[in-house]
Amino acid sequence: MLHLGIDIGGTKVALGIIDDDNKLVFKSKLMVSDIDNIVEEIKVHLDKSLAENGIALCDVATCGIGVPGTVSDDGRTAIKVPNLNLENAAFAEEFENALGIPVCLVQDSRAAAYGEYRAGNAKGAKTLICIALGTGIGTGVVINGEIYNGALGAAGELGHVPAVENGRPCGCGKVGCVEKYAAGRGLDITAAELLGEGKTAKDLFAAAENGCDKAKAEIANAVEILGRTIVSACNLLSPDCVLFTGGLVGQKELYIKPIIKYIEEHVYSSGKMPKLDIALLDADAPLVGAALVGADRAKAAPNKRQALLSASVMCADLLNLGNSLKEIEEAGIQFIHADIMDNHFVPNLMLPPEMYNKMRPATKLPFDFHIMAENPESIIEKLDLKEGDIVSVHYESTIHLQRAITMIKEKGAIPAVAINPATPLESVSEVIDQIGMLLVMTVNPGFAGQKIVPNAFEKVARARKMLDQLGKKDILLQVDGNCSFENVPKLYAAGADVFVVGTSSVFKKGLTIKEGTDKLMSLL
Ligand code: S6P
Ligand code: MG
Repeated sequence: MLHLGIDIGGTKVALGIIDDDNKLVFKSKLMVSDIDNIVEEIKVHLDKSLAENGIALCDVATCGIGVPGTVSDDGRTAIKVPNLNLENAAFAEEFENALGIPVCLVQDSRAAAYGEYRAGNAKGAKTLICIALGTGIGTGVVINGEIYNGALGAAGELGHVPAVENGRPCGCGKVGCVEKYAAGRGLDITAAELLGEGKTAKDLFAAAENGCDKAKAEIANAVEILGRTIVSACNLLSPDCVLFTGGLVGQKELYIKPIIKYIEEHVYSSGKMPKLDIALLDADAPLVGAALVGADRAKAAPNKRQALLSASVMCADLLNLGNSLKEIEEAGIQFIHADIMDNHFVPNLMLPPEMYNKMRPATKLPFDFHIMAENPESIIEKLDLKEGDIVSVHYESTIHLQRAITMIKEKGAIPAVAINPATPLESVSEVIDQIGMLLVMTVNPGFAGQKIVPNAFEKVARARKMLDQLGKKDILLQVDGNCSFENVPKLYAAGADVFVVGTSSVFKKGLTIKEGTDKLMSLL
């Protein structure tokens, strides 16, 4: 399974894909030309990059986005991101609509910390403080595997600790903040004051290297300001790892090493010292961390939907059907999927109602009928239905869909509507209040053993969104066709609940029904 990470800077965006070993499969960068069109521009760039790297979007299960600003705890809302003109924006949802996969937002410095914690230089640590020294100071804290946001959401704002009374004005509205002295922009100001207009932090370090005592003293002052702040954070949290990342890490001898020395000399010690070092993932940390946050969030999503399986009888061993039905039940599968084809609506002929009626005594499981036939009403009449059964009628198969739904209800079963890959989701809108399941076909109906259609994942995501927006969380969302070990987790992530399992998984050659079922469920 692959996971997308996006790191949004001002106008620069880095994106990358990580695999199950948290390794970057590829990364790429883009410059955003119109910030108000950022979602679309990222989508276009992503499609291009995926194609260049031979990856299909449907192979990417989740997305995490690092943003330079405040994000709600649930990762859905960009509360305040000045660079992107965002205030209380449902930014995760915008991306979900564009990408068709679950998206989670995370503040970029917290994403970087999480990247280092899981896949970088803090692997194995319990508590990490990761300090990004760039233009300003961004701090991410990870405690026992969880990013720490703080009850008010502003944990880690070390750059805005007051350092100098009546000092330099800061973008946060206060004066004398640490980052105005000890990060890139602050050191630029110091350089300009000391060495003349236009001079930058780089010149300040160069001057110190060339023996300028005043430059050395200014750097020592910045080291002390930052060192003192980090010692306070260490004394509060007692981390076992403190890492430095960001542009200033390049000044290892003149800046990072002295800061580390200051911390070692001043931190309260219980006998053990934290690991003090430079981050490993460097500029990739925010996007790796964001991808990991996206993946973890999707896994631990609250209200995790229960995945239900419906075993397709037409894929079972028809010469040994009684045993197969027993095995299906014993494997823990929830429904028997009963396909009915008429060789008119679909170019194939498959089991008649009477045969399914005769199978009923062989299993206690409810039947999930899938009628792929013209005049489905005449088939409904012939079905021996029980409470708990579901009957799907194709939207395309009858001009009297509502009548068919009523017939199913009157026979005590749950009515459902199936739609072909080319049929718009909106087709079901007039009957949505009357159905218990929506079946989105992920192949063109008629045959087992087909390949999933290209728009399947994105369409399922739209179907989930449509049902959620209508408040129809109780309507099951079924998918039928090529529900393989590879596709089911992605279809589940996109929002499907019920999976019709056939030759691609539970009836796969070489596996027993139980083995196929266990393998599938272990992937969800
Ligand atoms: C086919 C039918 C399906 C198949 C099922 C086969 O149109 O509606 O229910 O039985 O899709 O699964 P697989 O894994 O062979 O694609
Ligand atoms: Mg079917």
